[in-house]
Amino acid sequence: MARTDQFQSPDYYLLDELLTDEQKLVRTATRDWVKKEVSPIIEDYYEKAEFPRHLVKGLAEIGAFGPYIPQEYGGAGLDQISYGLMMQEIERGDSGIRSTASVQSSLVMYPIWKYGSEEQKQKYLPKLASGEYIGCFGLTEPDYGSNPSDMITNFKDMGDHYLLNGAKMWISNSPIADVAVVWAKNETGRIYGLIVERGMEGFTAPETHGKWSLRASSTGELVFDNVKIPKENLLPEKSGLGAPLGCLDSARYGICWGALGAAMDCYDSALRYSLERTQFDRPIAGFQLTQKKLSEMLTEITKGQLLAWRIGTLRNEDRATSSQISMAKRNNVEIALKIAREARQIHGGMGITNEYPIMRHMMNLESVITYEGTHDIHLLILGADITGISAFTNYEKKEEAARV
Ligand code: TGC
Ligand code: FAD
Repeated sequence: MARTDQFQSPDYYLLDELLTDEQKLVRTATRDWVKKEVSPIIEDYYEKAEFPRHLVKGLAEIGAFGPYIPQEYGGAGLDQISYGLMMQEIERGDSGIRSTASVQSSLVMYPIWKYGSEEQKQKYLPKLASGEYIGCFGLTEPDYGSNPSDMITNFKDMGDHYLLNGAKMWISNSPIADVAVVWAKNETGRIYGLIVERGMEGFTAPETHGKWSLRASSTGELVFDNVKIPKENLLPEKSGLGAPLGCLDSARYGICWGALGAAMDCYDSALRYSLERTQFDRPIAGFQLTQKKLSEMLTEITKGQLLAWRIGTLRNEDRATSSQISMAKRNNVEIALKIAREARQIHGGMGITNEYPIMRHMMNLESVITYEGTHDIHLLILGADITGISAFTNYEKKEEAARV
């Protein structure tokens, strides 16, 4: 059943005063688009476990594909806070739709823009910005998720082309993608990004079924069986694990805003419901325990907004560190999930139905807390930054390598 979207965003600390007119304009335009195009259809697509592909055109039109990519390559040329606000509004609609925008912008356009040749930028970026091409990003493998540095996908130099072998798993949009940015090792074990195009012989992208989370997003594998890759498809300007991790910084930053969108939607719905629903002759909003829940939700949203705004400001100045981004992604996804669970309680039995967005957000956030680095990996990234000691096993391997 199509739900009427009455969303009003909480702004308890008057943070709008920190935004420029352009940033507010971007947010309003994105919110209007989400209310008109996403909210009326999302529950149906979620139930069918289908990506609403017709939204791609609209996402491109509002500038959600490459918001911060320069206009000369088809991007919107916006600042980082505008990008964040866009992710917030889109995820307020649904995390899966935000995933499509994040992957296209930060995981496909970003590496081509930052690490690609001029020819690659001209060839791919405008088509990705306009939505003519859908992209995906292949880092995770069946046996290497949190630890991508041990990946086994590899390519060999065959003289006039490369030969790519291996498999990637859990890849957002892989079944519908025209291009994939794939991370693989060369003969010396150095990681490079390769642009793989749909239709290349030996390349398949089967869909993953049975997800109870991100159901309106298409997820799949990438399988490479002796795929011939033209040499001009290698991203020449950066190699090593730092290359894909640099893209993740951008996507993780977007998620710290996106998760806030989901949290705000749950809070907004819970507040409205608690004022309308009467038990024991009074609105349930009048009970102290409901007020505790709502007050704590708003407090966490406000703290999350401050984190997101500050990290956005630092990114605009090119001063944000990866660990600062980890803190914001980790915190904002965690609070969003907690808020979704509390909002579900406030809605009572109605909270489990698709008349309200709560369960959908809650199930989506179970993916968001795992992808782009799990909750615990971000904790350990922070731990390493604070102490100077990495808790990852790779640390011992590196120490040993340094001793040899
Ligand atoms: P480590 O030794 O720490 O680093 C290796 C090299 O990378 C550099 N580096 C970074 N560079 C840029 N940005 C970052 N965030 C960076 N973090 C590290 C580092 O300086 C080093 O460079 P160099 O030159 O010294 O070699 O590497 P490690 O192997 O110990 O692992 C570190 C760890 C565990 C933090 C990393 O592997 C990690 O983040 N793992 C999590 C994997 C992950 O996040 N996967 C995400 C897959 S994509 C996805 O989920 C998309 S979902 C999309 C959607 O639908 O929205
Ligand atoms: P594992 O790495 O096996 O982790 C399992 C558990 O062990 C976690 O709790 C983890 O925190 C814990 N753990 C692992 N190592 C440590 C450690 N050193 N210390 C303490 N605990 C540890 N990947 C892509 O490349 N591209 C995509 O587009 C993409 N989209 C995705 C979409 C969805 C819906 C999902 C669910 C995932 C997607 N991923 C994608 C993959 C995602 O990034 C991985 O799932 C994630 O990085 C975790 O890897 P894993 O699932 O293999 O878990």
